[in-house]
Amino acid sequence: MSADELKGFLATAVALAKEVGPAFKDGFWRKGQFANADDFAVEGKKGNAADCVTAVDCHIERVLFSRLRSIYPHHKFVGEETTAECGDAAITDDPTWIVDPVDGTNNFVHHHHFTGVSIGLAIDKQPVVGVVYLPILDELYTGIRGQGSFLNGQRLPLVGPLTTPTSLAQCMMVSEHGSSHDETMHSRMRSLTRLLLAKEHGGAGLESLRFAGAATSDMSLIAKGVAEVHWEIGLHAWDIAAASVIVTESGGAVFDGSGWWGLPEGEREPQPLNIWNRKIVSVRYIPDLPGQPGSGRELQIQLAKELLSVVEDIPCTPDGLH
Ligand code: LIP
Repeated sequence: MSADELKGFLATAVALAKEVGPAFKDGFWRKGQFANADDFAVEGKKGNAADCVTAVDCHIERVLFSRLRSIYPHHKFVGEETTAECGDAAITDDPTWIVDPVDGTNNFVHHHHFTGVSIGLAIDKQPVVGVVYLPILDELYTGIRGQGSFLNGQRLPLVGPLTTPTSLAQCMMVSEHGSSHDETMHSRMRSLTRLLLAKEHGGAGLESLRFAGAATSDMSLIAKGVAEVHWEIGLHAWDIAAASVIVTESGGAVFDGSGWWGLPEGEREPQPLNIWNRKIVSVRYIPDLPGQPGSGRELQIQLAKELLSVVEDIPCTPDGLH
């Protein structure tokens, strides 16, 4: 795929994200076409109130897919709501649009501003184009593999000059507890506790922890350079496909998030992210500064290792294998 073809895909995704912006805002403020509470109607998927869907999610996904299908009839499509309804995601090497119409639906229903539209394109199963649009914050993040990432046209990362964190003790981390409030919550909470506990109490001594409520918002903080590390288990390809391009193109790094806690000691390396595997670690851009103990890339790997060595691996079925 040429650089110009990828630019064309990005232009389409940006135009579509902007097109659905007004419906997103109407839904968020319950006005216009979503003024009527009955039209809005929140449902918990499979009876789980924390994993909810609204009329806005379904409307936006329908609009995005019908436009994309008419422009790219030979491409494949994976969307949060369609997949939840049909029960499976078609994962092939073909160009595949991966869409979350409202990422952070729980935030959305509570009028919490960290919520947005996520449109990613994967080719050969690798994300190459990403658009994350947070309409309430008026933030449009874009990225193309090999061509950089931007927030409202300004190159990422935004925050600078960035410091060099050499351990989790200097990191703000973003994470989510996820919407499956099942028995795996014990493992998630034990992992977070272990991360936060001071070193003298046997923990990793993480400096601070934040929950934005949506993977796209978490990852936009990493791409901006606001937060240093991000870890989540149990999310889906539509939560991270677009944002992973935006993070890596900001100079950040993404890895598989399977934890190593409790496994036999040994030399381990963070593995590349597989967006369908539902486990992620992201680390923000770290500059190469004179006198620091390693290159920016080496320090990103070091932080990912430190994190993975104290979190547990929580089993979840990869996307496409339901
Ligand atoms: C959400 C993700 C979040 C995760 C939630 C849910 P949704 O997406 O952004 O990271 O913790 O369980 O998957 O369902 O709001 O689009």
